Amino acid sequence: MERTYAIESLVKDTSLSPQERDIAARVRDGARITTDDALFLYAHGSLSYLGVLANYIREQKNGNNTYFNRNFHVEPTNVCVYSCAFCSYSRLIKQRADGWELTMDQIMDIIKKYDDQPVTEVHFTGGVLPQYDVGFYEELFRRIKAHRPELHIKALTPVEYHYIFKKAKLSYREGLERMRAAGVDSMPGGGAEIFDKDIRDKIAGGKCSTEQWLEIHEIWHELGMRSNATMLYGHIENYAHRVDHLDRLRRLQDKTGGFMTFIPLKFRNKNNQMSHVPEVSLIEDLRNYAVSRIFLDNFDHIKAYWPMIGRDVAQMSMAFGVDDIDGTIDDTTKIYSMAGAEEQNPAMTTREIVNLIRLGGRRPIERDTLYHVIKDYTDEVFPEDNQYRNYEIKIKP
Ligand code: V47
Ligand code: SF4
Repeated sequence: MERTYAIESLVKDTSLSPQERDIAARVRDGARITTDDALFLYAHGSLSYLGVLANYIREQKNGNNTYFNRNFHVEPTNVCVYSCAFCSYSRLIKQRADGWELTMDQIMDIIKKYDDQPVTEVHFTGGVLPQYDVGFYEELFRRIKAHRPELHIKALTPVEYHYIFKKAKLSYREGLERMRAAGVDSMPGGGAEIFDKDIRDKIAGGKCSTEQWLEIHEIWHELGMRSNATMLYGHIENYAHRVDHLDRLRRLQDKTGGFMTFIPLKFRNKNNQMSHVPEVSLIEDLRNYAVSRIFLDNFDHIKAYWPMIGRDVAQMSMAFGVDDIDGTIDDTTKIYSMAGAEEQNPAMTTREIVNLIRLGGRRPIERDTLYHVIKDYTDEVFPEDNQYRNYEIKIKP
């Protein structure tokens, strides 16, 4: 059945401004909005107006599906040579004794803990330290692939790659080729923070620059590989900085097509040098998802990273452009819980994540990292489901 969309009424609504009606018409027609439009949306778009536009695009691109995967995180260390002001997690080299630094065998023990579980991805996050160099990572990734060849390795950001390749006197291309040969399957979206130089220098000075972050992704894409992109928002940046960030991503995506998903990361203010900066509201989170969805017309997916914003907000975000809520993340990830994230020990069972999506009125689809469908859980019945409550949402096809 042909669906009718609320967007039609926005296009005709004379109580809206001409610019609002014009943007709605362009979104309906699948046309691109400009950076000025995005700035206008951030500054003036009401939550309900943005929601209609973002949801329209979401459903055009991904129907009623919301994707998740079964993954786990490994954090080799929380010690870091850098000291980003927003980071609640890293211990400076000076305070090394307070942190952890896993050996290769300890990392392999974590990998082996998941041997009998149906996870499809391991995601590496964490600090940057000299002993984790090119040789270390090459051997580690080779050992993981020898142990479990089908496990997708999503590993290291341009922050680590820039640091280790420079030390090894390798060009980005040489280094990335070696990482690909060792078993890295995709690159996560971290380290992007905010691309504007002044803001980046203030909150993440010293680590790879915006140009280096973009170049490393560009080369990775040229090697035929895929990656994600993030934006850390809600700190000292303004809307123009966010639009600049999104614009640079959209331009690179026009060139390479290598990004899979965009992940807005809300700044959390606990236990870091920026604790005096208040966090933005839930409304602002939802508006930000929506504007990102509307502006990034060449990104297939927008992800809400639920450990950071909590399960309820992740569920709501599915009405504001989000079609992916990351994974079950069965682990002891500390980076976010230390920053004041909603989830202290983020892990959801498959049943929990499926029900979260289903009660949000969407189709829960398990995917692999590259968005191949593994299983549609829409009609799955879990024997452990609460027998006293029987809320059922009729999922649209
Ligand atoms: O780059 C650190 C962020 C990022 C804080 O690609 C913080 O699928 C908010 O990129 N408040 C790393 N954010 C994590 C990351 C990621 C996460 C999930 C999925 C994927 C993916 C990528 O975490 C860092 C930084 O922007 N971060 N501290 C904080 N206080
Ligand atoms: Fe280190 Fe990353 Fe934290 Fe910056 S955000 S201090 S690079 S762990």
